[in-house]
Amino acid sequence: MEPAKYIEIEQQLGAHNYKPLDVVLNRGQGVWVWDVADNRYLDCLSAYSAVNQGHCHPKIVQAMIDQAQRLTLTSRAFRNDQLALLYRELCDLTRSHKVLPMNSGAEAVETAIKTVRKWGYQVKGVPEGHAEIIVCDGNFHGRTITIVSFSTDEGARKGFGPFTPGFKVVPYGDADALAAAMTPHTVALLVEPIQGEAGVVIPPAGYLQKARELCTAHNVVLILDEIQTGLGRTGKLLAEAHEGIEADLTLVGKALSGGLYPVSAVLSNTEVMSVLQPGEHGSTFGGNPLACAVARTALKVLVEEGMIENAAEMGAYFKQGLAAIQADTVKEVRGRGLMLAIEFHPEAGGARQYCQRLKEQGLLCKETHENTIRFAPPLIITREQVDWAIERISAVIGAG
Ligand code: IF1
Repeated sequence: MEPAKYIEIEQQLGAHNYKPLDVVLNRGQGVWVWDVADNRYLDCLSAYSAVNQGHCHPKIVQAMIDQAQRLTLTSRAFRNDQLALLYRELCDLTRSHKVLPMNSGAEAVETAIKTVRKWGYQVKGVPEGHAEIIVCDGNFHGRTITIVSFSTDEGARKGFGPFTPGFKVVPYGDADALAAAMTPHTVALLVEPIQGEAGVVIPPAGYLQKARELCTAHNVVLILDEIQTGLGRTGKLLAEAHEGIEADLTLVGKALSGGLYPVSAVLSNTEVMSVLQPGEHGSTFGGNPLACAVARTALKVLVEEGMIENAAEMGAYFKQGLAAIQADTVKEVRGRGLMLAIEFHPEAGGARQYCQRLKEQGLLCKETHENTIRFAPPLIITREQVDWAIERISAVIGAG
């Protein structure tokens, strides 16, 4: 079938909740993907950092096949022989005490919100119904009603009310504003170590440390959303390590499965998670053996194949290459590890035109908001592949 035909059918029969680039992919391997006309592209989005391990990693694929042939779903009404092993491996790797497995990132966020509210009432002594959670301006944590309730992006919220109460928004990166927002009813701070959707926004040095101190001082649970920043993306297993802090609850998803399957988890460092009792939370698919087997292998290859170190090294190299591009249209190059971005001046006419042209050059990336392009290739990218990418980016952006 012609590419245009797929697009036409999608337009006709699908909800229009996305505006994808017009490229119809049907195959992927490592950092590369191919379209239905067999054109090859370097993937610089990695499915929003879900395929950190590269497309169709052979060991993860094999683990999935093996498990799919044995047992896929038991529900949590019964136990399975993969869950305990995932728990142990995740806890060892992240030095966590407890795990609660879910599927999507948004579900992990919802799980954390329920957990800290209950903790607030039961342990902290907040009067029932009065728990407050502090979040940051420019946040992105998912798309459920509760999560968009505290979004500051009009497009994410408009038309979806009434909204869930109990959230207070503070400016991102402003420790004084955070301190001022805390009250005896504050149960948690929910924050991204680096804001992804906002355009790869890195908070001022020391901000997360200050946030950690404030949370400890006020008996507030620090929830770090590492769904995008986690699992090697920024050159460390978790982005919190750049600041030398530890969250009380850490949210992971996306690359937890290497992109084969939706798997997310809430990792707990404290007794917070102990407030959840049987029947109070769960999910049909959460913690299923197929998800666990895939996640176990996704974590294993991430570590064993040196992907985290490679992200640090290639990230620095890629960033250097981006920074060396001479173009009046570029306002800033920023990022950490392989979570990189170029922001253009508003007069440049928007970032999407460059994504279109890069696609024609064989490189896939995506704009975020009007003026920023994110570059986030799989963590297995080589020096030669970075050179290849920079050559094309330079040709397209330098020419603009
Ligand atoms: C889409 C962005 C990336 C996330 C953080 C939770 C979730 C996400 C920090 C929810 C999801 C997504 C979803 C994707 C676009 C994407 C995104 F541009 F919106 F910001 F990655 F950069 N916390 N991020 O980044 O996870 O429920 O989707 O599994 O199409 O909406 P989910």
